[in-house]
Amino acid sequence: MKPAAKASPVAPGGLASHIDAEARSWLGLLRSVRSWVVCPHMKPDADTLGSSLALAALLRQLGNRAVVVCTDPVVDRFGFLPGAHEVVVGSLPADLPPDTGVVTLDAADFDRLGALGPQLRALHPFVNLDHHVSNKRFGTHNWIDTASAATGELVYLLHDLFDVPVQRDTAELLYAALVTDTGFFRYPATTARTLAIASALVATGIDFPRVIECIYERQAAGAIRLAGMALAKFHLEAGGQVAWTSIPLAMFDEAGATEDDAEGIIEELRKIEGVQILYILRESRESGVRVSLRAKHGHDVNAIARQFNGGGHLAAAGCVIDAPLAEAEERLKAAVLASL
Ligand SMILES: [Mn+2]
Repeated sequence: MKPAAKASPVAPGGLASHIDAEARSWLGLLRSVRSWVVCPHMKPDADTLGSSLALAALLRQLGNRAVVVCTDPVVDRFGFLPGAHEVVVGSLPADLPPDTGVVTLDAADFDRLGALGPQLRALHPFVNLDHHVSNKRFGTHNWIDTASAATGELVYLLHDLFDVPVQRDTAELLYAALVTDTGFFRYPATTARTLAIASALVATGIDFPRVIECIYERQAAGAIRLAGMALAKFHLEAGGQVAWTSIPLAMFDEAGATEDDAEGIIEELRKIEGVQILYILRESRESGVRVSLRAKHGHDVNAIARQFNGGGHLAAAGCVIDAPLAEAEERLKAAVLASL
C-alpha cells in the first residue's frame, strides 16, 4: 500500500473547518460510541455504498466496531468496491453489542432505509449524514450538508476531523462516491472543495481509471439496447426546454434488460441543446412508476418531485407515481410545464 495522503493542500486550516459548528459539537459521538451499524439507503448506489463502507473503515481505525447493513443487496456493478462483500443484507446481525448506534448515509428520509428501518429504530444514537436538500432530519443527530456534491465528501471531512489518514481502499470508495454523484465532476453541485477532496484521493495512488471503468464500462448488452429504445422515442416540450422519455415494462423484456439497466439513460437527454429540464419515467414491477428528474441552469426539480412525495436535490430528484404509466406521464408533464 502506498502512503496515505493527508488533507487537501488547498484548504488552509484543514477541510474539517468546513464542518458546521452544530455538527462539530456532537460528531465526537462517532469516536465515543464503541459499536455502530452503518446503513446505506435501499437500492444502494455508489455514493451511499462508498460513503458507508468508508465510514465503517474509519470507525474501525478509531478502534470501534462497525458493520454495514443494507436492506437490499449490492448490485454486481458495485461488487468491485473494497468491502462490498462484507455488507450484511436484509436484517441486523444477531450478535450486536448493547449500546450499538446507527449511522445512515445519503438517505433523505427514513423510508429510504427500506424494510430495515423499523429494526434500526431500536438503536441509539441515530446519526443521519446526508447532503440532500430534501432531508427530513429523522435522526437523533443530523449533519445535513447540502453544500456537498456527494455524501462521500462528508466522510472525507470526518477523516480530517479525527486526524485519521485516508487509506487507499477508502480513497477508492470515496472517489466512486464523488464521480457518480457529480457525473464526473460535471454537475453544478461540484465545488472547489469536491475537487480538492478528489485530488487528495487521487494522491493516495488509487487506480482511478479502473474505478471509472468498473462503474461505467461493464454494462450488459441489454442495457445498451434498452437505452437505444428509450432514447429513440424521446419527446420535446415547451419549444425544446423539456426532454423526456419513458420505459414501459414490455420494453425491458424486449431489450433483454433489468430495471437497474435504466440507470443513466436520463443523462443522455442532458446533451440536447437548449434543454432545461429532463426526466424519465419507468414502469416498475415493485411499485408504481419511478421517475428521475434533472435540471440545468438553476431550475428546481426538487420542488417538482415534492409534489409527488419525492425529493432530492435542486438539479437531480426523483419520485414514485402510483398510477398507470400513461396517467403518470400526463400528471408529471403538467407539473414540469407549470414550473417553467
Ligand atoms: Mn448522494
